[in-house]
Amino acid sequence: MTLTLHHAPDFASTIVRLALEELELPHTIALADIEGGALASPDFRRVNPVGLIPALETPDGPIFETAAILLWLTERTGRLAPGPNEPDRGAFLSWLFFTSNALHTSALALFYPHRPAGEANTDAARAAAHDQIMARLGLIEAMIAAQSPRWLSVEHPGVLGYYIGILVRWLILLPPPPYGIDLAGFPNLRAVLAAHEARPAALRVAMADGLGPTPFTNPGA
Ligand SMILES: N[C@@H](CCC(=O)N[C@@H](CS)C(=O)NCC(=O)O)C(=O)O
Repeated sequence: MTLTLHHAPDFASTIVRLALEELELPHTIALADIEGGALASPDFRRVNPVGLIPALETPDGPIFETAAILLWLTERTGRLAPGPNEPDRGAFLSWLFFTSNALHTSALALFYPHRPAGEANTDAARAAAHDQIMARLGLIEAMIAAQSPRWLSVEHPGVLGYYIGILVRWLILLPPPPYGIDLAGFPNLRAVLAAHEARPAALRVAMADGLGPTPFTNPGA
């Protein structure tokens, strides 16, 4: 299977890179020159008409949107998530879509509050996004504590651990005070992310992308 990931280090494409590495799927990295306008080029728009990374070129054609790519990879390999006929598939899908639609979206609103709210309203938009993120991380924490799902666990690597890990990394590193998050309030999630970042595959990507030794739980290290 020939796969090409359109990527820039420490962008959302790193989530897909982590999954590809964990799955040991051979792939080519096509570095996107974002500053140089590469995502607006007609060639790239044929891969992802939305003009964002990640995008993955596959033998079946290009795929975009982080969650769609992750789901396709888990289905093709039968790894890193419950399969279509397994009993915990529904719960996994629910939290994957929640991560994509709700957590990822509110993180982007925190980093770029002018996009949903306009330049005049960035303070209010940032505060609202932060409240949403805290509530949404709280739901994930409570779900792990109550259900101990194997698809977001210390024992088994999974695409959701890598997806949430990169979002948490950015939520610790990027927002201006007082809007950064502290994982101390989310101990079950912290343990899951610590297990994911310690995996050999994650360490390889951390090295390649310059993410440091503990990219999810202590990204500033
Ligand atoms: N919903 C999209 C979001 C992807 C996204 O926001 N990509 C950012 C990088 S983290 C991007 O391509 N930014 C480049 C730009 O805005 O020019 C997904 O999950 O794939």
